[in-house]
Amino acid sequence: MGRQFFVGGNFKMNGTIKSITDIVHHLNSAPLDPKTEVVIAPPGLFLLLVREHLKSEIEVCSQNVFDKSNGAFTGEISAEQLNDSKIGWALCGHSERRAILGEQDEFVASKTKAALDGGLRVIVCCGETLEQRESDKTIDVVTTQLKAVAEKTKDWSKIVIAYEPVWAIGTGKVASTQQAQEVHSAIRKWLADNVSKEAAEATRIIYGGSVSEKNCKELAREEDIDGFLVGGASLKPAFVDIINAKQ
Ligand code: G2H
Repeated sequence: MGRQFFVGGNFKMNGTIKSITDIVHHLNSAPLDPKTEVVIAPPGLFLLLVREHLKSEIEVCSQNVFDKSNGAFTGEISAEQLNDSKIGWALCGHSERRAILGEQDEFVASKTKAALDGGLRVIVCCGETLEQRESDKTIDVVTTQLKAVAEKTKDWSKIVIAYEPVWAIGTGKVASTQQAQEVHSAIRKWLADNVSKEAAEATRIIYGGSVSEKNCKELAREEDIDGFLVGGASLKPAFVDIINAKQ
């Protein structure tokens, strides 16, 4: 069976009650490809608001999760709390958290495991910087990031991998379809060699980094690109065109 196309919207630290409610209403009434799985990640403050008003076919995702289930961890949210609030997904390892908040591979992997153990599904992000790409380290960097996760969890059935080259994030510089396909195919091979053939066949590998309504159709035609993680464009009405990229 083919992999279901997956589109995530990562709002990052953007939006107000009004603007996010408008996006929710737009998504509720827009014609969305029923074959695409759609998940949106508003800022933590708005998770419950979004879950309350968004139609049930669309899942809600936390932009972060902690690696403990409860306790004295000021400012953090656990997988159990998210699950209890009907928030079914968490993002782990986004490059902004790696770069700005210093999250290391080991911590990302630990959060991923905690999220899975707490009943969530996880979008695990990986990707190289421009310097790493230029020194030919892309595949090494990405597989090292994923290896940390593989060391903590054998079950990849609730994981979606987002390949997001750091140099393409929010810059308007999208990776070429060939650059993206090349890395996606290398990730799939890595899964086959290091996790299992089944995981390689079934795991969605989505692309993120300046995806727009203009470039999504071409990217979506590539064999190993199973969808997108969309930042800036997920705040705009054109997000619907990206959800419908396969049509
Ligand atoms: C990459 C992406 C969403 P943008 O971070 O995760 O953001 O589409 O704005 O480059």
